[in-house]
Amino acid sequence: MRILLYNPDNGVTRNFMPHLWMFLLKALTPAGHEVVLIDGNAQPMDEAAIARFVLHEKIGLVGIGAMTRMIAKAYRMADAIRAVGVPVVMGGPHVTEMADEALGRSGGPRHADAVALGEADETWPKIVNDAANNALKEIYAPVDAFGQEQKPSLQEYPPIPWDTIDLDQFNIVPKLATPMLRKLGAGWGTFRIIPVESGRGCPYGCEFCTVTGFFGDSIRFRTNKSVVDELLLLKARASSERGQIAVFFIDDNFAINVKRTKSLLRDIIAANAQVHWVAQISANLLRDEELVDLIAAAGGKWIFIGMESIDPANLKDVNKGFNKPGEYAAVLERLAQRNVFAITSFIFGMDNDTTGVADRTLSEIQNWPPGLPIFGLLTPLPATPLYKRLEAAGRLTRPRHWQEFIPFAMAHTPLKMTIDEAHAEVKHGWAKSYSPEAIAKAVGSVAHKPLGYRINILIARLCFRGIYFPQMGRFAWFKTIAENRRTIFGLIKEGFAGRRANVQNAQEVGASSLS
Ligand code: B12
Ligand code: SF4
Repeated sequence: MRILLYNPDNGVTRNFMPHLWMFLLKALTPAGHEVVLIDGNAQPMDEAAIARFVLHEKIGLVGIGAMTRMIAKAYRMADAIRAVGVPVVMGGPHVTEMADEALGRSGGPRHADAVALGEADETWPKIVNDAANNALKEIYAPVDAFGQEQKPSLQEYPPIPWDTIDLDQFNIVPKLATPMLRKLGAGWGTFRIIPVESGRGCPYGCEFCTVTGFFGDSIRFRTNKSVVDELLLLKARASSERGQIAVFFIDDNFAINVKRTKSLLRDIIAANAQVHWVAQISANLLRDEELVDLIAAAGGKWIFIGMESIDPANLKDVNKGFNKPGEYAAVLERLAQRNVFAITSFIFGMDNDTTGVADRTLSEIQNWPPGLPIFGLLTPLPATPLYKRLEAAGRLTRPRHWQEFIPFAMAHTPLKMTIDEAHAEVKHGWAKSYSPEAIAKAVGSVAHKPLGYRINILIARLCFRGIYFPQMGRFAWFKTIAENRRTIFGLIKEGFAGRRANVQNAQEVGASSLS
């Protein structure tokens, strides 16, 4: 049977990182079936196109995974596929919580023939076999012989064949520039960001987050060896195609067990498996100097920190009181000293937020080493404690907000400001942080750092800007580059001057050794 695994596009940003679930399920597919992957963020498709595709490619089963924000598109695509007679199974965090919605049991239309609840590592092979035998059930749940929920241990993690998988759709380098960039240094013919997980689960239970409910509070890890082998495979692929690979460790809290993280990082260093990587780590765990040393030595370049708010009352409200705003600056300084940057994520529209929250946050950020601030709105995702609290209080203004997804729009009224005011705060945060002046200032504030470090900041800022300000298409990019030309050309000029100086030095050294 030919199986298509499809991830719908989010309709807002071009997401350059593939979704891990597709590769994992492909690796877990029983022998004898062929799996095709399409990520809508890399290969946009509409309903007619996907229906044509499944018929033309003789697909016998389609698996669709989606976050809440993409679920409306996922349902539309599923409807089009089912209309041409191909069965659809859906999985992922949204349908796990809203299975009745996907199966048409809550009053709306049916979108899926079957739903995989929770982690599907063990149910996926059963789903494929049932589909091949025309015997799909409606619901697949990961349970043991006694009907108790059972989470995969991750100790037997399937090797993902990154060395042979077709990753063409995930190359960030434009095709035209590939031949030239392949020759640059160790090669830049391809640049891919690859998701890797080293463990699952988070016990912290922040009110707005689905992770503790979905993956559970029991944390499970892969073996160090299986993670190191995966990094070595990726590294080998990058060098064989004269390209670059960066890894996103998608664990929700990569250092949740500090002892184990340190041991993994030591093994990465010992095996010379370092690649540049990003990971998510909560601020409280970055107090440990030795951990930060190991992060830098093992290839860590960016750490995503869910700071959420600079107001301790807000943090307490959402059960994230373990974040201490008073130590944010020290944490970021500790990282910056080792040339590791931070992606600092903030949520506006919390219950203690009042107008001016963006400016108050920005004035704090100003005192920190430059990183990548991102701003979002408090969003009640289905089945989270936040959703339940707001629903019980009658505060949801769009209780089924995912059915008509609007980016950066609230679905409930905050207590101390209006919805429009919260939207304006987010807009102000992005506009102030990603204006050409702010980008120039961020790059200038690390003038004492090596050129590569500053180029890294510049490129990351230009890309992150696109999360809020649509930057899809050549014209939008051209405009962004034109607006930031001073900063861009300043760094290019410096790069050429440095190269000239190096050549001149080499000639002088050559001449003096001859004389
Ligand atoms: C990596 C990641 C991202 C990446 C993007 C995704 C990518 N390219 O990988 C980035 C950093 C960009 C991102 C951004 C956001 N993310 Co995010 N992200 C994650 C994260 C940390 C890991 C995802 C992952 O790969 N997990 C590991 C895999 C193995 O698990 P999985 O995807 O759930 O798949 C398993 C099962 O669900 C199931 N399954 C999944 N799909 C399918 C499909 C089929 C057919 C079947 C059978 C089974 C199946 O099988 C898999 C194996 O067991 C998760 C949290 C988490 N730990 O999952 C949040 C998470 C998915 N993100 C979340 C959110 C809210 C966001 C944002 C909206 C945040 C924001 N406010 O801006 C943005 C929006 C992104 C966008 N532009 O669309 C939520 C989604 C909750 C929800 N109900 O939708 C999560 C769960 C975290 C949370 N806080 O609750 N994210
Ligand atoms: S620490 Fe992060 S992953 Fe864990 S519950 Fe809080 S927001 Fe979710």
